[in-house]
Amino acid sequence: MPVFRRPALLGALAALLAAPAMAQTQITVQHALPLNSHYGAGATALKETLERLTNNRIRVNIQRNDNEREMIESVQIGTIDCTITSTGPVGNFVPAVRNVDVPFLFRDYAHARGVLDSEIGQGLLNQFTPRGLVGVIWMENGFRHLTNSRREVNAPADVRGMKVRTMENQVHMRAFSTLGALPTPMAFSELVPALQQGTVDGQENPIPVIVANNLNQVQRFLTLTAHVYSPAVLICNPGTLNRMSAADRAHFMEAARAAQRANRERVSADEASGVDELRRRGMTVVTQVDTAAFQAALAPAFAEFERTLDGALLRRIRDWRPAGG
Ligand code: EAX
Repeated sequence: MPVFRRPALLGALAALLAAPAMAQTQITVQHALPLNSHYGAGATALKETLERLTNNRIRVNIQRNDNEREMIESVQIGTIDCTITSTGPVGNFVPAVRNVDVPFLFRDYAHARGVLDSEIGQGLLNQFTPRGLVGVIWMENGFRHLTNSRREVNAPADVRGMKVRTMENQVHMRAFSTLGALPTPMAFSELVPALQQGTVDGQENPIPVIVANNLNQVQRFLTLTAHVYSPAVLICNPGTLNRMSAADRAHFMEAARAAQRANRERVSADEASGVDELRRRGMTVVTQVDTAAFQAALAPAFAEFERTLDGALLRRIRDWRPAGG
């Protein structure tokens, strides 16, 4: 009897043809910036790596949403799977994260990346879990600088009376009010209209964000204050990860590490070229900033942060040195 006429084999063949294609999962990752940005670079690396490692069993759908608080809420209730967001609004969901939003806390990128990749950073990621979120991995937004449409800012006194848009972040708002500015918190989605209408005079953001969003079109002056390092973080809904097999969760973590690498590489590249690009686009750039004067002017805020945040953690972060460093 020809092979294809054997009942057992025919039965197996029929079952195979009737079996559903390998179940495919799609996860949605939202972030606030154009695809051609440091967040887009991270999201793309996550997508490409995870789809490759799972042979497209898991597909990643990247979407833009420039309201970070809204995205975190959506991840918390499960209407989206993950977001790459700055820590701007995160402290409203995970209060411990406010500690890494303190101005002049991080010395430079190596310090920030080293701390966040250490047990200190992992300890903060663990604080997401009781809040119904998974802090997967630290990403990066960058050191924030001040822009405005009114005047060159060379010293803290130049900020006095300036309406400055801040993120919905109590630490940043306290810092700017201590400088005598008028902090105006709003989601990133509202920023450009507010600058165009003169609702606010200025804003502060890392070079990559200023470049990617052409903020030079609505801001004339840039001062390289580097007043605060802005971490970002990949946050996911617990169910999204729990539904994965252990093997796929391992693939997801490998993809998250690839996302972190691509994101940080793009920040470094944008930092290297972005200031000249913004000058080329017509911005007046103040590069010589009296950082000590800004730090002195913020002394009352620092004293408050020692009391209201985790003073011991802040000291651990300041004292952190690379192994053998
Ligand atoms: O995360 O809101 C902000 O200024 C953030 O830096 C921006 O959305 C990128």
